[in-house]
Amino acid sequence: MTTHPTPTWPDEFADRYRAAGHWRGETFGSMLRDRAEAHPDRTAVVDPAGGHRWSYGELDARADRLAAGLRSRGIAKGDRVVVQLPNIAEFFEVVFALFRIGALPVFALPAHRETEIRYFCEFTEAAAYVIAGEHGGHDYRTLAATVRADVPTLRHVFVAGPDAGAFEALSDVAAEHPALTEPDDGPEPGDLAFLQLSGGSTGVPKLIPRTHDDYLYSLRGSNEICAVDEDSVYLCVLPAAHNFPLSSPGTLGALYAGARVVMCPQPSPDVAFPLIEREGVTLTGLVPPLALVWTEAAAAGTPYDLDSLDILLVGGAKFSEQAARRVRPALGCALQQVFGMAEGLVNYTRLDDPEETIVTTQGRPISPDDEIRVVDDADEDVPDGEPGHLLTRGPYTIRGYWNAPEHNRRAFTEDGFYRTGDIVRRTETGHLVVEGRAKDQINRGGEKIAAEEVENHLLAHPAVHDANVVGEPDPYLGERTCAYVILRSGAEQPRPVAIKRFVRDRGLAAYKVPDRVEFVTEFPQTGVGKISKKDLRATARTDGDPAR
Ligand code: J2J
Repeated sequence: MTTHPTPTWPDEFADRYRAAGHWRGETFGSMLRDRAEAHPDRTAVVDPAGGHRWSYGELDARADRLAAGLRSRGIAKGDRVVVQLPNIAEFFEVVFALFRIGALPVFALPAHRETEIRYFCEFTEAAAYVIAGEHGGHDYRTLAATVRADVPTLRHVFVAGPDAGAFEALSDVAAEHPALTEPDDGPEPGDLAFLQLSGGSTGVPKLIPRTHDDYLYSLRGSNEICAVDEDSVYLCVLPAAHNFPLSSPGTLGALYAGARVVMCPQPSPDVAFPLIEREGVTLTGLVPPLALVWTEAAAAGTPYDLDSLDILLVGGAKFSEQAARRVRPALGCALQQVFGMAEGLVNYTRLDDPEETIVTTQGRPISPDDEIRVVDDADEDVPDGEPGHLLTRGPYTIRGYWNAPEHNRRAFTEDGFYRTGDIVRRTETGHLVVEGRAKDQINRGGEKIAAEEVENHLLAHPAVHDANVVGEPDPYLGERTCAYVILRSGAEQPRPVAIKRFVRDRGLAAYKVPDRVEFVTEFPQTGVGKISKKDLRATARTDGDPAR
């Protein structure tokens, strides 16, 4: 692999962000150490599934021991380690151990399968892959065995929990070593802390390089906006590795504040509501479809006491005004809309915003130094109130993807603004309203699907001549995926379900499998002879039955 230097902030910007006090020279390792020294006995992480309740002192000590063990296995500063863990306490033990060494977690989601994992391991030349043996009915050890056989750089597979099978248990890695105290070559605050995944609009996901300094700033800013302090209790409902539950303000924000994190093993009200009561949860974050389910469950009456819940954050996809209005009456808590992205920029409605602003906008940026431009197709600014492409630059927004120089030329302006691919309108108060999307992506209830990625898999089917994947409205998810397929001449028409199975069997996360497959003989064209996805979307069905 040819590696390219990670694009970063020019010195004048870095100096400004430091002078403004945004970047404070902390690392994740030093942050956890400080909290553990200040309040070793306070609870940091509760994991009901694993029966763990770790104090700050214990989490810190565990991270140290695991860091020492990982080092003894040859994991070193700068190494990439693909981490694919469900919502369990070990998630934090692993990522803080890696942060201490300066090795970079690559945050995979539990839903990812062989195709995605192999790509992350190959592309990042990962040295190790961390899994939970079996989870949610899936055996990650089988997946790991296949990927390890194919990727020569992958020297280790570590398994959290019991039943490591042919691999090494994390507990063994940690056990035999004295704690790593002060690593002499640990990371600097300006170094990369991890690689986050982009929702993506291209054939393969892009990797997002975040630094200690920049991410910690976004946590501090988020904590202030969401009033997170040491008495807060954050319930992690969404997959822990996703940027929203990780940082907005998320689990890492909660740990930064010295608060308590509760790992929710499943997002349904049946599981989450009793945990809210038992742990006195004060805030959590949900994608819109889950927020709808919770609102309905609470409105229908629940035996559980949800009084402790102060704030529900909703983001990841557009939350309708109608649904937003129902949150407070049903759940008895404040709503904060959050419009964020793993590349950086995060917007929140403020707790003291008027109700109208909270239910009709997706918030405004964290930082006074977040620069926002709303532009037309020629990159000219449009007046406030008019929709345009959102471009942004700032103290926690990346200046380029990891090892993707060509894509970076398209995804960033010459002066370093990130082209978000979102169409927004800015109100007089500086709040943003998400109006749509210019990127070729489907947002399926917060899960992002790059059309091109799915199209490439469809094209591998022997009967498929051409394929186009677009989003169509769905009453619950907001959008679902429809694949329009042209068959090869003479090919017998397969059943739609066979096409779906074909995509799934190629080892793709289930959420990327098209909800609906439609066979057509041609695609609508634009005036210049390109395929018009806009017209395809316009032909999409809106009657709510994807079962075709
Ligand atoms: C409409 N679209 C939204 C919203 C994200 C906090 C919250 C979410 C994410 C996230 C995140 C939206 N209304 N409220 O990282 O820290 C769409 C936009 C955006 C893309 C980013 C966080 N909130 N979106 O969703 O990297 O299209 O991050 O560009 O997964 O989700 O997706 P992702």
